[in-house]
Amino acid sequence: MTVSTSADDRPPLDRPPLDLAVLSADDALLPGLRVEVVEEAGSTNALVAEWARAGEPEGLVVVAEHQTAGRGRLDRRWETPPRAALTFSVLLRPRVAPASWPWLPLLSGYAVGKALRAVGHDAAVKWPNDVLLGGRKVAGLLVERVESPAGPAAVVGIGLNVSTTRDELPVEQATSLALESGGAAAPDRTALLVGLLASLGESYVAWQEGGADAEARLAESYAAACDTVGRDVRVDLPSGEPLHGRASGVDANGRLLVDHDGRTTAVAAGDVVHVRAQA
Ligand code: BT5
Repeated sequence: MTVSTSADDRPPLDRPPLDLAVLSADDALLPGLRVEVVEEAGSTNALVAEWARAGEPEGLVVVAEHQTAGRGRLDRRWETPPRAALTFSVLLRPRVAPASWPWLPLLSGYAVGKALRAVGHDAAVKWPNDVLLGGRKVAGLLVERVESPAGPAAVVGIGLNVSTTRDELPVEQATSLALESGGAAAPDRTALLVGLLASLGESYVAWQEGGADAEARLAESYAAACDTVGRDVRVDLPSGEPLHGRASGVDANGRLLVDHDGRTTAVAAGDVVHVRAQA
């Protein structure tokens, strides 16, 4: 699966490649996961979806050193320079009821936030699929359901900006770990990836095995880590309608609760804009 890039595409020398020996050698480090690193891919979500359709079991992780056509939600783009970010997708085959699947992006975002906090970053989640540092987006998640002869699968795609410079970021509201570290050297991507996968695995197992109790606990932990809850928000609903209100919590199905006009609406999908609370 390895494709090499041309000499002109080479990233700066201070962006070392992922350490394949660490990622492939130690099963105790990443139990149940099989990590494949590719030099270049259009979209790791698309690659893993292909493997899922071909019957690949749960646990495949594909990481691209350079993702050239990264996907966001609603056909948006996810843009990252070579070796400046972590861009990877994990193949899962959840056994929980389909009604619980909307928890996957939330639990994945929660797991990313937790892994970043464990290495000293003050990360928060933004409902439904962003991870923020200092109010700016450092990571985005795209979870896609894939039908396959072996049953439905979920592809969890994660993009995390690591050493990306301000000039390389596609939008003003984005940031990277390096930019938020006040000039400290960018963290080692291999160690970060191992931490992210371990955190994701832990949240996933707890969710799969814990039933409704685990979802109630997740809703509580998610709301506590969520920068959206307690804020005035504008939610751009899939219908195109905006909903203005105050985010007051996350319900047992992972929906964002928005108080407005004397009532509460549970929002299952939408883009949230954090509006500055009025003084
Ligand atoms: C997301 O979509 O945030 C989901 C991003 C998922 C990317 C991963 S990388 C591995 C895997 N393979 C894929 O093909 N995708 C996944 P959304 O909420 O729609 O946000 C997309 C928007 O974020 C864009 O329209 C830009 O405004 C902004 N954006 C693009 N690249 C960014 C970056 N590197 N950092 C921060 N924001 C970015």
